[in-house]
This record gives sequence, structure tokens and C-alpha cells, in this order.
Amino acid sequence: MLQDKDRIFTNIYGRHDWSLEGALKRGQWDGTKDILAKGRDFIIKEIQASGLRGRGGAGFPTGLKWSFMPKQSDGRPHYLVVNADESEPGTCKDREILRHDPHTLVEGCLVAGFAMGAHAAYIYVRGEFVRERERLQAAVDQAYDAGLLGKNACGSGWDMDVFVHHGAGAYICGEETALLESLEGKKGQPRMKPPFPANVGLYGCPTTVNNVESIAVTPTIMRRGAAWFSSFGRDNNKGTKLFMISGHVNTPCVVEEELGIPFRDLIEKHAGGVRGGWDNLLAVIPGGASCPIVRADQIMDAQMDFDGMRGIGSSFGTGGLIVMDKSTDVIAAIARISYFFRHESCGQCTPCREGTGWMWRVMERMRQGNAAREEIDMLFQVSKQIEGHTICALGDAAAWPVQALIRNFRPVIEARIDDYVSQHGMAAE
Ligand code: L3W
Ligand code: SF4
Repeated sequence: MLQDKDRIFTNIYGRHDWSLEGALKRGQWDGTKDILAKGRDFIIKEIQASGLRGRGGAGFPTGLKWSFMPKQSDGRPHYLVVNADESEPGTCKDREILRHDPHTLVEGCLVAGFAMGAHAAYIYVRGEFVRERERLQAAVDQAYDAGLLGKNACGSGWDMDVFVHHGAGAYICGEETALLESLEGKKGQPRMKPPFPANVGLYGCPTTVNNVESIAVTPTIMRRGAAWFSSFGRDNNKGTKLFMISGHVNTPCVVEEELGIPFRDLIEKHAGGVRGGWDNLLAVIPGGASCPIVRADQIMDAQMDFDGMRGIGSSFGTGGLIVMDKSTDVIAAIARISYFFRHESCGQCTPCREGTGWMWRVMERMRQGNAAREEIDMLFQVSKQIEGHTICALGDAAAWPVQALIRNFRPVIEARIDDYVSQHGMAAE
């Protein structure tokens, strides 16, 4: 388990001074000029060697993504875009970074921006994060005033500007290409990929889009070394990670831990255990609302990382765990998630626009038990028609929770239908 000395986010609970003065005392902005002096290729190779995988949900290798940026300029500027549109239900880690440790991100913008040949970084902040945006802007202003950003940033010879952009409150703008559209002043709707942003991104220029946490950890990795970071976790699942633990635990929290920590240890050590004890655990959504819900017996002995969650038929996502005890109506919980995705669909693709609404309406009937048993398989089949047939991952994200409910909690759905039939005679048309 991670020791305090190995934590990257030393002010995640806001107990210390968030400002530049406090950040400097905690070792941030230390030797940034020397990091840049090592050169672009060195930084990208070091991030690759660290094993860092994207912390926004997909887990794509960060150094590999940076390496896709063109090495030679063809006259188009390069951009770094930071995705701070944190909106996934169960996910609230980037919010804590913006609130309490914003200089980790601001310094990360310089290190990552330099590594990919960008002189400008845009940080796209979720519309509801008003105070967080103000805090971040204050940190950026402090960095400019101290000569850490702007012309000849940190005395490195590299010019770097950081712009904070405030979103308008749409979940879909967290999808990287919808975010770029929104930044360009257009309606936030995802683009077809390929081309990927590394080739055609912001204003048609080479762009890398990374999550807040992914960028915020890079200066520390560069200072302490790839070997240090990759000493945590296991192959393919390296480093430390912010976990968010919500729901029916005794002390919900955001905590930095080693990837691969066993589920039971994570909950016991940091969240005070499950409300009512381990026997009272019913289900967990392990990484944000789009990750498949699993039963207590499936996750109890699992390791909390990308492979660990794949091994139990779910996914690691953002590391936001929603813990549910036996008082939970799991059908109602997934029906509510279906409502969320229906509400947030941008409406471009028919399977998502129509399918999310269709799934939600059937899920509402399943919640009441007002359905026929055959409809369970029909719901599963319809969700399969959405998955993989849309422009962006929101269609998949809407389908997976429903599929997982059917896979892992089918007897609960059947019992609800049987109850309804025994009380009302038959399901309504
Ligand atoms: C160049 C290639 N680049 C992939 C890049 C791509 C992107 C990254 C990952 O969805 C997931 C989603 C949500 N050449 C490339 C390439 N890339 N192949 O790699 O791409 P992808 O398509 O695997 O994922 P995505 O579209 O970024 C993200 C899940 O995360 N999720 C959502 C979380 C929401 C938040 C939030 O609110 N903050 O994090 C949670 O599980 O369902 O599956 O950059 O361009 N050949
Ligand atoms: Fe829009 Fe849904 Fe299509 Fe994504 S999958 S582009 S959210 S309609």
C-alpha cells in the first residue's frame, strides 16, 4: 500500500496552501527548466517507460499518445488540450486537483506541452465547476506572474501559454472530439475517428487531449523517474492513481493509492469498510457509471486496476467506485443510469439517440416488474445493436450497464417480474 512519501497529490484534502507559495514548498515547480532541458524525445520516452496510462477512463498509454504528435512542424501549430470536463457519475478526482492542487496541472501543461511541441494549452473545465475554474485561473495567473508560464517559461527558452476555458454543462463535451468542437465555438458533438486529434485536432491542427490527472502527474514522474513510478502496480497497470469511493461505505473519500490494490483493502483502509459489514455488500460499479456493475462475490478478491476489472467482466474506467449495499434496488440504479445517458446523448447517431430512450423506457418497466420475462433477452439484444454502432463511446457506455445488470443480476429482474405478475395478473402492454 502506498506510503505518504510516495503520494503525488500532497494536498488533495486541501489541508495546506494551494497557492504557488504552498506548491513550491511541496516541491512543485522544482527544476522544471532542467526537465525541459532534457528535450522532447527524452520526456516522451520517460513517460512511455513509466507505464502511465490515461486516467480519464480509456487507459490509453500516455507516452504513446504523445509520440503520435508530428515530430517536424508542417507549419500548423501544435496544441495540448486538457480534459477537465469531469462529468462521469461517481467521478470527482479532477475536481479535487483543481480545487486543492492546481499547480500540479499547471506545471504539467508546461512539461507535456513542451514534449509535444505545443506553445498553447487549453484546459476545458466542466461548466458546473465555477469555483474550481476560478481557483485554476488564479493558479495560472500566479504562474505567469512568477515567470513560470508565458515567454521563456521558467527560463527554459520555451514560450508556453495556458488558457482556461469554461464549458456550458454538457456531459458529451468530455468526449475528446466533442470537446474540440465546443472549444472551437461549435455545438459539442463528437467527430468521426480517424482522423485522431494527433493528426487533425483543434482548428485542424495536431492536438493531444489528456485527462487532468494524466497531465498533473507528469512533472513528478519526470522528477522522480520512470522507474520510481513503474515500481507501483504490476505489468500493464503501473503507478499511483486517484480512487473515488462513494455509496454505502462508512467514510466516502478520494484517495491516492497504488494501482492493483485489492478491492477489500482499498475499502477497509480508506473508506472505513462497507456500511453494515462485508456481508451487507451487494454490488459495485467499479469505475464510473459506464462501467459494468458486478456482484459482491465477483469483486471481493479482485485487484483494482485495468486488468483486474477486465478479469471480472467490467472495466476500470476512471477509478470511481460506487459501492451498493443490500438495501439497494439495483434495477432502479441502472434504470437511473439509463436515464442519464438518454439525457446526455447528443442525438447524432440513430442507435444512440433512439436506443438510449428505448432502453430507459424498458428499464423503467423492469424496475416496476411490469414486463415479460422474454423482454429481458430482447433488451439485451437491443443493447447489442447500440454497442459498437455509434460515432462515440456514449452508445457503448449506455449499453454496458444494462448488459451487466442482465448478466449479473438476472434472477433479481425475473423475481421482480414474477412479483408483479402475481400481484397484477400480467404485465401491462
Ligand atoms: C491515435 C490511434 N490516437 C486511440 C486515443 C484517442 C483517445 C484515447 C482513448 O473514451 C472512455 C469511454 C468512456 N491513434 C488511437 C488514438 N487513440 N486509438 O486514445 O481512446 P478511446 O477511443 O479508447 O476512448 P475515449 O473515446 O477517449 C473514454 C470511459 O472512458 N469512461 C468515461 C469517463 C468520463 C470521464 C469524466 O467524466 N472525466 O473520464 C469511463 O469509463 O465510457 O469508454 O484520446 O484519441 N490509433
Ligand atoms: Fe452523439 Fe450518442 Fe452518437 Fe456519441 S454515440 S455521437 S453521444 S448520438
